[in-house]
Order: sequence, then structure tokens, then C-alpha cells
Amino acid sequence: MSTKDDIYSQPLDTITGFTFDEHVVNVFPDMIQRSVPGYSTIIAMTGVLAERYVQPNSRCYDLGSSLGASTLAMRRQLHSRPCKIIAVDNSVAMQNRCREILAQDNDGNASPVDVELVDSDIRDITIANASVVVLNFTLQFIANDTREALLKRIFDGMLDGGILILSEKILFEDPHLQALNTDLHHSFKRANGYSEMEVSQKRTALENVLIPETIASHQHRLKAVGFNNVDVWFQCFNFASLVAIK
Ligand code: GEK
Repeated sequence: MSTKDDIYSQPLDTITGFTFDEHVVNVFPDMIQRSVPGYSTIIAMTGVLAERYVQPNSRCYDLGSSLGASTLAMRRQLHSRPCKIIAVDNSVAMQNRCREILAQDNDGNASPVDVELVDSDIRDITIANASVVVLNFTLQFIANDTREALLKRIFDGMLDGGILILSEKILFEDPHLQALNTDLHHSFKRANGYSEMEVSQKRTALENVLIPETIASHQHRLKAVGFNNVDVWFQCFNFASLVAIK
């Protein structure tokens, strides 16, 4: 029952920085589906990866859980495995709606994996006994100079053999590829029904809010905090998903 995203469909006098408020919550599934190439694949594979890497009596963290898409993908794939999912987001509007969605998903599900919703900045929570950690399109909203400390805390809270799934909008060092992939992303959005004005106004709203980095920067940081195996398992234009194994 997602409403169509028309937040930037009318000309705005001033475009304020993008926030995850109630307006965004109401249109979020439609917005992310029409804006992020490969979103459905990344969410579905998050479940598949969680099923492979979950360890008995451990925790799976969904950091920046929004409406719980990754949490639900994991829960469905994990069936009745002995583990717990912790879904963290600091948008109260997102958390309230996520709670309703999870409750609906519970109906008819005989033994769902326990899900705890935590309303917090992901930099302030304790991460412990984690076999799976998901950062699907969240790190890009975290201040750049706090990213390494967050990833180090995630690494420290993970079990050996655990997996981090990191999905992000990415930058290209090569200016030609940067221009090409930006253009292809905008074409993808127009093909999904967004107008030129919507694309442009949204881009302005995300400036200084969503800060992408290159794949090389992500790989370098993941290795610096201690991950053994780091790989890009998915990329479509300027969106990519990495796995990092402890
Ligand atoms: C999905 N993973 O559907 N602490 C906690 N939450 C945060 C913070 C923070 N510091 N900063 C941002 N968020 C989801 C999509 S959306 C991505 C994730 C997007 C939350 C914010 O409230 C929002 O819900 C989420 O991170 C980012 O796969 O909209 O492009």
C-alpha cells in the first residue's frame, strides 16, 4: 500500500535538506524502488546471504532499517533459525511505520525470528554477538569523519566468520565514468516516471546529506578496520553492494 512519491513533483521556492520525515515514510517503498537501481535484488540477496552466514544464537543487525525491507528479507530466509534480528533507525516516523509492517508480517507466521526495533543513532548502540550486519544505503548518510569509527565498532562486535553487507550510492574517480553513471542513473529515474524537475529538485535536497564515496575508499576502510575478505557482489550504475567477512 505504498503511495506514489510526488514530493518533488511541484516547483519548490526553497529546497531544504532531505529528511526521513512522515512525508518520506508515506512514499518510501515507491521512492526507493524507483530511485535505486537493483534495490529489489540487493534486498532479496541480503536474505540469502543472512541465511548462509547466520550463526546459532547470534544477532543479525539491520542498521538504518527504514521500513524493515532488509529485516523482513532476513526473517523470511532465516525461518526458525535460533537468532535475533535487531533493526535500528533514528527516524521515529520510520520506526512507527516499520512496527506496523512487522506486525502484519507476523500474522500467520508460526515461528518468526524475534525482531527488536531500536530507535537510536546507529553510532550509539552496542553491537555484540553479531553474525550478520546490514548497512543497506545507510552509511552514505553518516558524517564522513565518523564512518571509520562506526565500522570499527561493527567489526569488534562481530563473530569470526560473520558478514557485513554494505550497499551504497558510489562515486567514480574517472570523471568520464562519474558523468556517465550519474546520467544513466537519471535516465533510470526518468524511465521510472520521475520528471526532469523531480530528479533535479531531489538532487538538490540530497546535496550535503547523502555523501557517496568510491568503491576503493569503502574497500580500503573495510580492510583498515580488520575485515579479511572484501568483495563487490553487485553493481548497477552508481549503486553497489559489498560484502566484508570477518
Ligand atoms: C532499506 N536500509 O530499505 N542512525 C540511525 N539511522 C539512520 C542514521 C543514523 N545515524 N542516519 C540515517 N538513518 C533501508 C534503506 S534509507 C536509504 C535505508 C535511503 C536512517 C534513516 O532514518 C533512513 O531510514 C535510513 O537510514 C536510510 O534497504 O533512503 O536512501
